[in-house]
Amino acid sequence: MRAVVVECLLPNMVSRVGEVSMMAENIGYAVVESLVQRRNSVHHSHCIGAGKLEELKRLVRRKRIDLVIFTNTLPSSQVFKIQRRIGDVKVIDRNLLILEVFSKRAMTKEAKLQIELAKLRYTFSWGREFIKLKGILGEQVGWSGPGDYPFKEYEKAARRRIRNLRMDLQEVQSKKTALRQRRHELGFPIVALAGYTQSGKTTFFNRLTEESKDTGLGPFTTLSSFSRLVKWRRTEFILVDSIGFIEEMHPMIVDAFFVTLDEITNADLILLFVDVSEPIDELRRKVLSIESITRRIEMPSRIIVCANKIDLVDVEHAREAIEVLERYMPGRRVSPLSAKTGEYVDSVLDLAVTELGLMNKTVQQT
Ligand SMILES: Nc1nc2c(ncn2[C@@H]2O[C@H](COP(=O)(O)OP(=O)(O)OP(=O)(O)O)[C@@H](O)[C@H]2O)c(=O)[nH]1
Ligand SMILES: [Mg+2]
Repeated sequence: MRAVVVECLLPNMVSRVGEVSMMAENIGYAVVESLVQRRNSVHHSHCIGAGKLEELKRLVRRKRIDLVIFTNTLPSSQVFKIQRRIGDVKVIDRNLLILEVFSKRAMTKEAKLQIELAKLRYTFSWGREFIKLKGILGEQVGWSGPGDYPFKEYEKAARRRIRNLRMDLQEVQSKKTALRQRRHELGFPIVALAGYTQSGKTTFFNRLTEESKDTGLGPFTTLSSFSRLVKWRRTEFILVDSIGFIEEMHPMIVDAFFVTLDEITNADLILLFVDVSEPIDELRRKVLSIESITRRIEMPSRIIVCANKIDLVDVEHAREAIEVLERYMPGRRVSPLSAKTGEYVDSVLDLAVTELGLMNKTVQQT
């Protein structure tokens, strides 16, 4: 499948062309070109301006493109208007691409159900647009135009499917909750790994648990959470690896993964992974947006910031990165390490055990 990545780049907006292309390539699309238009605001009908849309149309023909991926979030009306203008080619946005990545990666029943639910909710309003457009165009024999009847049917079926999916999910999740409660009853504290996708969480998890879970397959390598008992010095705790964050994650996608993220909200301690080998500007931006995610999913207050991939940077870059982390995450312990080489992993674990010990004392006192 040949794809083109399109972006309407607004002032102060960070380009997502690189990230989106990488995600698309990772799931098997060949990104043959990208098209960026700088504008002060998105075009109300087709995101990019009319001239650029013509250019896209020619490009789609010339390069035999099968899929157009917008890095911007597209309302359903825009998707159909774009499609109408450029011809018979699939048009998706970054959110749907993320869901496609999820689909390709999902291994567990829970992840599969969550993704289907998110897709259905995300494209719910598209059904109405589709029927409206086809009605106006008069192409769809059998539909009675944009009238209410066909949409009601569609809506009923979609709602039913959403309800059933939610029920199936609840069943899977209640089993997980029971398991989690049991762990708590056994008295093991829970340490969860959190942070951006590809920051090194699973590499760290594998090192401590001697597992060989997938790493480094591109954004969202890990989708379902896994937990293992870890013993360090005289402390035993449950280590949980789960889904990573990405910048500007659509709330519906966050909601879909809320239960996976629940593993994080229920933890006693978070090891928050940050890839310090990234350029300082990018690091600063990511650290700032972690704050908003932290607020949304209510992370526990005990967090150790793990400045990972320290093996990739020189002393000067490491110093600058740690300074950024300390400045933008005030009051949190920042600990450098390399999950890959094992450097300073011991110090991170010692720090974690100390935090857990402090927590026990607080519990005993209250
Ligand atoms: N050089 C170096 N590479 C690392 C380090 N930690 C992880 N990596 C690499 O970074 C990539 C991503 O690592 P993962 O462990 O898959 O990251 P993750 O946070 O689990 O990613 P998701 O599952 O997508 O959320 C892999 O190619 C790892 O080999 C490190 O300390 N140093
Ligand atoms: Mg992972």
